[in-house]
Amino acid sequence: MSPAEISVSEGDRVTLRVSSDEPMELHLHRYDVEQEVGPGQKARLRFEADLTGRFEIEDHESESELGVLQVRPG
Ligand SMILES: [Cu+2]
Repeated sequence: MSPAEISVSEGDRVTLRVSSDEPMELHLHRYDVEQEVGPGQKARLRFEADLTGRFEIEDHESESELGVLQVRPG
């Protein structure tokens, strides 16, 4: 994933725009946001950053960790 680490502040309304050349099933841990992304498609993950800490972003299709979301206390 590029960038591999995304940093936001607590309370932010976050929209991640994701594109992929392979089918993926994105999962943002703890926030329990899931989104399928098809090859050549663009997907949006929207959530409010109400939990602080570091959270894994995983692809359940390949079971691999893609990156990290960091939410700093606001
Ligand atoms: Cu997961």
